[in-house]
Formats: sequence, structure tokens, C-alpha cells
Amino acid sequence: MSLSAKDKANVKALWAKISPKAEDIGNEALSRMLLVYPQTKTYFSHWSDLTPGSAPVRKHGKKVIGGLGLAVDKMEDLFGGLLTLSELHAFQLRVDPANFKILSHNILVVVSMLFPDDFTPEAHLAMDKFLGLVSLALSDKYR
Ligand code: HNI
Repeated sequence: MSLSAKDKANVKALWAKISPKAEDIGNEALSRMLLVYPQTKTYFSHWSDLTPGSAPVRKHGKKVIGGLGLAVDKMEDLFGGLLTLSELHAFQLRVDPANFKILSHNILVVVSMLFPDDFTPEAHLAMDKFLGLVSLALSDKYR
């Protein structure tokens, strides 16, 4: 799978809307992931509060969107650009790659909810492909 020139343009256009609201979007996506897919909570058991919108959820949500921003910047070399984050998730955090799909789904839900006019079928496709590639890059170090 790879991103076409049109996909890249669509991701960048949507990203221009997402990045100014990084904290709100990250919070909303992470809050939904933790509530709707409670198996994802195992990785965050060291946090004081895992309920939707809590301080640690908001803080981490912002970090995750920051990581995706890095991926947008490194779109031409996702595997190289996300190497450090991949090593972190594989060797230190040992996140089951199935969870990347779950988080990606929640990010799509939130983006479609907040930007209904921009979330055209083409933008949806581009974002889905992009998140799939980011997930692949993040699990690249598992084997
Ligand atoms: Ni993830 C830490 C980015 C998916 C569990 N994660 C980070 C950090 C970034 C990040 C950035 C902070 C790194 C640092 O401090 O140097 N994570 C991303 C991105 C995705 C993702 C871009 C996918 C889109 N992470 C996931 C998933 C899980 C996950 C799906 C588990 C369900 N991540 C973690 C955990 C930490 C983490 C756990 C450490 C949290 C902490 O308490 O510090």
C-alpha cells in the first residue's frame, strides 16, 4: 500500500485543520478508545485517571497527535521518520499492534465528527491509508 499524490494532498489538507486542535482531537480519540475498547486500558494502568477527558488522557492525546504530525512531516519516509517511536512501542511499551487499528479507527471517528464538510470520501480514504501506514511503521520493529 502506498499514498498517491492525491492522497498526500488530502492528508495534508485535513492535517491543517487537525493540528490547531491537537489536544482536543487527541483527547477525544483517546477517551473513546479507552472507553469503547477497555482492553486498551492495560497499557495505561499507571495513570491516575483513565476516564474520558481526564488530565492524563488529554495530555497523552496531545502527544499522540504530535506523533502523527511528525508522520505527516515524514510522509515520504514513514519507516525512517518513525523509527524511534517504533522502537519505543515495540521494545519498551510492547503494544500489541492490533491496538493501532483501534486507535486509528477512533481518530477517524473524531475527525469525521469535527470536520464533516472536509471529511469527503476521498479524504476518508487518504486518512485511512495514512493511518494504516503509520501503524505499519510503528510495528515495524516487532520482528
Ligand atoms: Ni503511543 C507513548 C505516539 C499508538 C501506547 N505514543 C507515545 C508517545 C507518542 C506516541 C508520541 C510519547 C513518546 C515519548 O514520550 O517519547 N502512539 C503514538 C502514535 C500512535 C500510538 C502516533 C498511533 C497512531 N500508543 C498507541 C497505541 C497504544 C499506545 C495504540 C496502546 C493502546 N504510547 C502508548 C503508551 C505510551 C505511548 C503506553 C507511554 C505513555 C506514558 O505514560 O508515558
